[in-house]
Amino acid sequence: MMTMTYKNIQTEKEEQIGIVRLHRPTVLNALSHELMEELVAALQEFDNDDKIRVIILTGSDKAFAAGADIKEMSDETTVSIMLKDRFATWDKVRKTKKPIIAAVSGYALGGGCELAMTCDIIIASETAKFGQPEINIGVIPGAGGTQRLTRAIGKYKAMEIILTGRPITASEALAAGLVNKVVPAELLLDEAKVMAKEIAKKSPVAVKLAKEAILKVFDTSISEGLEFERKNFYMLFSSEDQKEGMRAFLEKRPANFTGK
Ligand code: DAK
Repeated sequence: MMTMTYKNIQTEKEEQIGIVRLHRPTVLNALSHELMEELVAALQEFDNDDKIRVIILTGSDKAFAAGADIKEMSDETTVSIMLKDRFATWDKVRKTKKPIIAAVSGYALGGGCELAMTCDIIIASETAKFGQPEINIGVIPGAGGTQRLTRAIGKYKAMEIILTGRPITASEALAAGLVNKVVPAELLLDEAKVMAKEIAKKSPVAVKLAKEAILKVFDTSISEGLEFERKNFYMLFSSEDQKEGMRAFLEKRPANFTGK
């Protein structure tokens, strides 16, 4: 498979893990449109690579991402921003089928926080700062912040974070249920890889359908969601991985999942 080279991100593969690192160091990884297009291309490349089972998205020690690129946005008008429809690119991030673990160190602000929340699991370093400071520059979150943050941590905490613009620390984020775990900065990527390797051992078909069913929660009623989950559950009984997984359990041996 051809590996693309990018200007604003770096990618690498480690066994079954695809790693994307945001890399615009001079502007704290501000998410320009070009960066977002590259990110989407890299995610799609890993999504289409059968050898990759889990994706890790990370930044630098100082910043996961300090938001969308304010310089790029400052002169937009309602009409120009609507016609460019930049959200189409952002929407593609959430269409990624494989699980994405965000490994967040430093600033995850505005679009950076929204990007982390679009991922499926968030591991934070002790230095991470999550926030939606858009209110400080006269706007509101536009890439899902009002919806995802509220669903993740509830109305009252989301109101405080979005209306004051004050970022929260990693430990506050953990207590609020925004992140899965907090680890020392130097262990961040290793911890993300441990979690990724654990997921990579499972049946990729089951992982894919489980992710799909969990995400369904956000746009459906409980009864429709249960129906959706059930169909995915039924579907897994036509996979070789289901036969292998259950047989391996009964034979008291580790399962060898092939993704078929
Ligand atoms: N955009 C552009 N440049 C940024 C930036 C950003 N979001 N954040 C930082 N930088 C640049 C700074 O301008 C500075 O550049 P130079 O002056 O050196 O040229 C460099 O990065 C280093 O930043 P600082 O000097 O400010 O560093 P400090 O350590 O003093 O402060 C900080 C770090 C993170 C507290 C501060 O940089 C800061 O407050 N940054 C802005 C944070 C922010 O307001 N973020 C929310 C942005 S609004 C959309 C999708 C998404 C969104 C909107 C639309 N569509 C698809 C249409 C999302 C919107 C947002 O995220």
